[in-house]
Amino acid sequence: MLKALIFDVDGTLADTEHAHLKAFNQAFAQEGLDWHWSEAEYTELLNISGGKERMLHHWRQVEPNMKELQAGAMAETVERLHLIKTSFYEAAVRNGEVSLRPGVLALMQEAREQGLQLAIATTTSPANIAALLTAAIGSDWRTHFLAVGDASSSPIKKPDPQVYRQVLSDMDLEASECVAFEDSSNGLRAANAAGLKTVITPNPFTDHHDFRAAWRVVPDLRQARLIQLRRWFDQA
Ligand code: XBP
Ligand code: MG
Repeated sequence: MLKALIFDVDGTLADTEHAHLKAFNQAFAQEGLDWHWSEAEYTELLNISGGKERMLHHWRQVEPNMKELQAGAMAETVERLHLIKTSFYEAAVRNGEVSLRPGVLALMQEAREQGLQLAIATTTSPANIAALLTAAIGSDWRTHFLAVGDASSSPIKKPDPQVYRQVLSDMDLEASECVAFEDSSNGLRAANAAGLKTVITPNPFTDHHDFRAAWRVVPDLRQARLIQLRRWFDQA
């Protein structure tokens, strides 16, 4: 029986990546770095899950001779940049620059009305989730979700299944009782590795990814209403 829906955040609940990209570039400029990521470059960099990991990867690419001894200093700088980036991102969300994708709220509402549980499984930072869902749902957003897995609770990022396993264990549910919603190949790999059926809603940053291992691929969640999910679930 279908008991819970587990949602990725970035790219799935909302097209957040333009706002993330802008926030990264604002942080680089504020710190006097000459880094500036274009949309094409960022699309490529999204293969690395997690903002800190993404910056570290970029740094190693532009300065391949960086000595291991400097690793501690690099991590500190990345930590600082990420705090600045997160506050720019939060401000953008508060300014209304990001809204939920079509069908997201309707699916969540009908799932709750019909007694299903909701959960979040993301690599993003807790502050980003709170900003987005406070704006979209309200200050009581956390009460809508039985479990929330994020960068703080599950530090090993997708495609590792850690965050999905954590959320399943927090809900005390089996993967076979849930459906995951993702937008990227790293997310799909993570959800699949946790044994979940995964519905993919691609977006402009991920529509070139390989989604052949998905349970279903739909343009957006208006094509994955609960009645449809239950039908697919019963066919599986
Ligand atoms: C989303 C990400 C995140 C955001 C930035 O991946 O990779 O890193 O781009 O958020 P997914 P942070 O949707 O698969 O979880 O800077 O807080 O990491
Ligand atoms: Mg995503």
